[in-house]
Amino acid sequence: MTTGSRTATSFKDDGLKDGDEVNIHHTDPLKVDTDGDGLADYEEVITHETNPVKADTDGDGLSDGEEVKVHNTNPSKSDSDSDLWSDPTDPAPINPLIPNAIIIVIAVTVLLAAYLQRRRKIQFHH
Ligand SMILES: [Ca+2]
Ligand SMILES: [Ca+2]
Ligand SMILES: [Ca+2]
Ligand SMILES: [Ca+2]
Repeated sequence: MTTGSRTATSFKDDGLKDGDEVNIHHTDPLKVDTDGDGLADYEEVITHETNPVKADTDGDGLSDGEEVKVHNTNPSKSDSDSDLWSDPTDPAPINPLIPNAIIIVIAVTVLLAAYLQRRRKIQFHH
């Protein structure tokens, strides 16, 4: 069992009542961050409404703390911008146009290039 200096005082200042932590949230009253995902129990329960005993609430592979503090994504949704790319695979997880719009532009460009090349060949043979 680890006994750090943080755990000694945390039950006083994590913002949740010890009784609520045990009975309602099932978190550890001696820890500020029960699941160790980088978000304090209080932030999870009150601010973000995420699961305080699960490091990755939406199961997308990014911990709740990473989503909120690093990627700015929704910790309760595996695909924050609903563009069908899950947060860890999405190059712009809070911009629904990326990468789908880029893929469409590339696809159209390739098809157009192929079409123009074919037309040029046909003209050449005439
Ligand atoms: Ca946490
Ligand atoms: Ca997550
Ligand atoms: Ca997410
Ligand atoms: Ca996405």
